[in-house]
Amino acid sequence: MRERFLDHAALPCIQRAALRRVNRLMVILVVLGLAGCAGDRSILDPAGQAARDVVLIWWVMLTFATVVFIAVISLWLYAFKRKYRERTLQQERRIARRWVIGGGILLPVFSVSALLMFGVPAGKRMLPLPIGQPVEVIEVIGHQWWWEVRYPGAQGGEVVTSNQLVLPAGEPVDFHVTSADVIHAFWIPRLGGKIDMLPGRVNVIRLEADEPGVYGAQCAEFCGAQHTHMDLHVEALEREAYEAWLEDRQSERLAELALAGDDFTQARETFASNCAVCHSVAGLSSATIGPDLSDIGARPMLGAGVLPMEEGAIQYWLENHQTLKPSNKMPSHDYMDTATLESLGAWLESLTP
Ligand code: HEC
Ligand SMILES: [Cu+2]
Repeated sequence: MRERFLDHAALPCIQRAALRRVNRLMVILVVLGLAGCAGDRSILDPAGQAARDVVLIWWVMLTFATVVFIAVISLWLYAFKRKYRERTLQQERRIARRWVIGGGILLPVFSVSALLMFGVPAGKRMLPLPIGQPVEVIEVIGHQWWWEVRYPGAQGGEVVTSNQLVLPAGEPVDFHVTSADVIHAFWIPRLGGKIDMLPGRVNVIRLEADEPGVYGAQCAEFCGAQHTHMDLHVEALEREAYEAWLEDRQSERLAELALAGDDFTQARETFASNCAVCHSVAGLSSATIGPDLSDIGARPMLGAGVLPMEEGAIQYWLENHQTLKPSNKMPSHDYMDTATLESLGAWLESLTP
């Protein structure tokens, strides 16, 4: 007779206390884990077909893995409990062969095939295959640490914005993603994905939002010091509202807006000599080292998520951006006086198409 390996009653007190601590830790981890199941970035709350497919695969895999886990643990416990039996070498070999063929070949072939049956159609849906209707194209370019978003197909000419992504709801959209510097990743968890943004290469992913609404997104590949502060505000609009949104951002309209108001003449000059090397504002400059600012006043946030947009927020950003988002790629402007920064902020906030 073999001795039993584990005997709870025989564990010294101190080990039982340690076990209790581990149990408590597990409960905390499970609660924390479940806290991630809701919210605007939860893959478990899909808002588009691609995301629903991914979640289905996830549930299938979790269920299957749980069954396998329970089966393996049960066999393991059974192996401890079972009485020792004498076997001939031949019998031993036969049993070993059964395990290799059943558990090592048949089971994996079955499970991988089952997974592929779910996985292949789901992956295919996210490919930019022809579907007999024109598909909206939106280009997204990752920068350290902000997002450039372009609409090359907009009627009346390309539209550019940053740190916000507006898409039409209820239709497929092809996202052409790339990077201007290091590797980033494009991921809107509730819509599906994700896909790498690689410098020198354009990757394409097709996603669809069922309903108009706001969806969270965040760079999903570590890209340097401020990776955590690289949020993307995603909003799906009805087709008509989407087209109106694009039309408001036609470059002539934006230029008109930027050049309006005599009060802002000084601010525009300051911008031209201090900021235009990096930023574009339609009608004034066309640099892409920093985010396009032509519609900045109408955007929901600043610094890719570090500040909500409200009155005075741009001045606050200009004064404090290196503390709010340390080592971001915009040089500090603390050599400029408060009045100048205030007028720059007021002018930029007036850029609301
Ligand atoms: C050397 C290039 C450079 C110069 C010069 C520069 N910026 Fe920036 N700016 C950037 C970069 C890069 C970012 C993005 C920082 C980030 O979020 O990581 C940025 C961000 C911003 C933002 C926030 C944009 C957003 O979408 O959240 C504003 C507003 C802004 N700059 C205004 C200005 C103004 C006004 C000036 C001139 C006084 C200026 N910048 C000068 C590079 C520059
Ligand atoms: Cu990143």
